[in-house]
Amino acid sequence: MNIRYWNRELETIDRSSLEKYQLENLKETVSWALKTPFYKKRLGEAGISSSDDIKKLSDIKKIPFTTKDDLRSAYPYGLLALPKEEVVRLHASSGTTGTPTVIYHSQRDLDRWTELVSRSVTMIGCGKGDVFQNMMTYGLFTGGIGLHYGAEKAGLLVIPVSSGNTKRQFKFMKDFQTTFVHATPSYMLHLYSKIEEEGFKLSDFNLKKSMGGAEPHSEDMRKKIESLFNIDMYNNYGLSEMNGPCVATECVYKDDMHIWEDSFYLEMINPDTLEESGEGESGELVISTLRRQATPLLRYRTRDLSVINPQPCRCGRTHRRISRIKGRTDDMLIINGVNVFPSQIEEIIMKMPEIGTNYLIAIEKSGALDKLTVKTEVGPDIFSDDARDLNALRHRIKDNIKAAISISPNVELHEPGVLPVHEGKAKRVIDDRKND
Ligand code: DLL
Repeated sequence: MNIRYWNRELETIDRSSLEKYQLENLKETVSWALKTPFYKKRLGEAGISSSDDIKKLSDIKKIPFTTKDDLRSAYPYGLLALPKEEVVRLHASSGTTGTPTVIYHSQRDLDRWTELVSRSVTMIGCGKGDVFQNMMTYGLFTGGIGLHYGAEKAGLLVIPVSSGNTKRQFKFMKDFQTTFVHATPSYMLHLYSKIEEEGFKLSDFNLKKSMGGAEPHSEDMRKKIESLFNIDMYNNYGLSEMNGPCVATECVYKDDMHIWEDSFYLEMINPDTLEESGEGESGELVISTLRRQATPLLRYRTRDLSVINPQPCRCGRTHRRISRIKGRTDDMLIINGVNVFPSQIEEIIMKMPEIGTNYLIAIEKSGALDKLTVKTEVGPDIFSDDARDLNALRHRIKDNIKAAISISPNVELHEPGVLPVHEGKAKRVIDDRKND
């Protein structure tokens, strides 16, 4: 099949042609993988010595899963499928804790990633005439540079401002009349809380849209950001192992995220049994690269929990959708024996209009038991209210959380600016039990 650079037809291709295309690319990926020391051994052990061992898509199940630990064990060159001189960039995890993971890209790999990003920003209605302020960190992290080239290719005017320095963000938003931003949801909330303090007003800006990802966030957090800024916000999922941003993005209908299935082969498993999850069931996303040559990854266990939505989308794209990420298998907290995802707590507090733009979940040991404390910032006006009102709010938060997760938390209300600020990914959970 002859697929041109950013072939629009590929977005609405019928499923059976898409599957044929996936099979061709899976076979090619297996032959690239066999060039790496890691997969030569791993696939060899599974009886796969050539791409001819993959005859149909379901043959992918013969391939063992790949994990983050595998990536670490292959550091630095064990997963490189091309001669070093054909590789033009690498992205790596920060390496501050333990061995980093590294993903290499050839120029062709970067062009293909650029294509996916172009498709994603175009899908949400951005293009020529848009002024795009990219507030994600540039560097080893893929959020900044990852969006950059694709947005340029789609014709946007890109301001590569990176994260942090809120005053400068506001100045540029005002002076260049930025229409579109890319930022973590927590940074958007932080920005909002600083507008007045930095001497600006919402009416100084011309913001219309934002793309948000890199961290879990609830539908209620999206709604809050949309109503605070009066914009449309689109969820964008990705991970550095699969390039970075724009693995899956919402279209204008904001009803789950289209995963670009020409580039990523999607499976869903039960993380406990490793069996395939049924349609509509929640499970862990397992993704294989289909078009990346320098670092092919097969059946990568993302640890991210979601649900596949196979229903046709009103936008006409045939690439299936995945639901908002509920959390990671390694995020789940067990508090006094009860399984809790931080997202369940976030959902409750973001629904309450009195609560401000920042929160934190703290867990510690209290004797034999675990103690959960939810700390939230509330608007300054609430603090000037009667202490009885504050107490009533505290109780309401406590009751709502208890009703959702069956655990009664302590609730602390703080004035704005007290809790730690997040310029990149937010760290919302402090679990001190491990230090006891
Ligand atoms: O966070 C890539 C990215 C950058 C995605 C910018 C979107 C926007 P990593 O640092 O490798 O890569 O972290 C990947 O972040 O496995 C998820 O657990 C989480 N994550 C990413 N996007 C979302 C999202 C980038 N939209 C890890 N919703 C993933 C929830 C997300 N979690």
